Amino acid sequence: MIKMENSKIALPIGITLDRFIKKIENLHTNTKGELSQLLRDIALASKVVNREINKAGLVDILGNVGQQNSGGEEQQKLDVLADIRFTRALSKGGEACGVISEEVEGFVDFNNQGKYLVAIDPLDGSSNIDVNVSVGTIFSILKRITPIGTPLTEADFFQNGTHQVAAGYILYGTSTMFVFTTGDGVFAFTYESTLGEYVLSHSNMQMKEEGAIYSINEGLSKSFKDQGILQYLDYCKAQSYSARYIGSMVADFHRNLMKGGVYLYPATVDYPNGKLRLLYECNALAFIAEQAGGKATNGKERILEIEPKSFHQRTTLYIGSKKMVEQIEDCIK
Ligand code: P6P
Repeated sequence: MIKMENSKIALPIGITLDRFIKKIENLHTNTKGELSQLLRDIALASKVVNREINKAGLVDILGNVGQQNSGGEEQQKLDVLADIRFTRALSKGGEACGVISEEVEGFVDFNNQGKYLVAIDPLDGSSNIDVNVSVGTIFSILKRITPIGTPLTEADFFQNGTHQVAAGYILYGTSTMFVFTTGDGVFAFTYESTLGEYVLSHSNMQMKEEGAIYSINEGLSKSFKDQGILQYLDYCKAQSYSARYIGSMVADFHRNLMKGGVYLYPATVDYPNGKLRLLYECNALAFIAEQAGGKATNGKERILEIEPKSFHQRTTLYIGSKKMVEQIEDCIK
């Protein structure tokens, strides 16, 4: 039974992800279940990645493979494994016609009849793997704009974030959680390993308008290009806010979603346009933040309205509780 409470979905806590997806499918007219199946394919791949992360300490899949990804960052073995798992699941599932990934230079065209595109960071925060700190997968789903059956083009992927049909993340933490939105609110599912199922644990999640936690790498303060950020950090300290920075954005974002707070990655000398990737990190989390009543900006414009011009485009990012993000924008002005 689905009650539409102020245009949100109300389904019983404990319902499995599969049943939840099936139920919300009926909410959207003229869908033949392709998006539902795509979400299931992503969830299934995440269960395999979760298993590999959990045994990383036992099996020799730790440490770098000695290659670098598209951004010149050292690829950890689990990064590569996660990319293979998600890409294979998407290709076999048939609902996605193409994918871009942090681990791959360009886009992959599956040459099928699928109508959805996926932008994915298979394992964000992977530098934390060796020290047993939470890591995450981030995904964003778009509809292709060129005709089905023709070769994919860059234009299919270069749609701004307002065109996302769904977005989410998997947090491999003390528990593994699958959090996503299709535009009808934010829902979190906790993995119950004895069942091998994700079960609904948080429904219609809302981010506090104001929090008391700020997440930023203050060690980079001397290289921030915008002095307004230092002014905001002084404000946080004057308010005795808590500084929490995990080094895995998904984990910082999720805590801020649950408790209120803000995550900041400003422009620095090393990253003059910001470090985080627009297409497969920031757009997805910005969609979730806004669906939960929060805000996401690059300091001047809404993340979801930034026009993509390259697959691995970076952006500055201020995301979280609405009033906190607005205060940062005021400091930057
Ligand atoms: P820094 C991980 O590499 C990541 O993309 C985010 O998950 C994390 O918040 C940030 O970069 C950490 O970057 O420069 O503070 O080490």
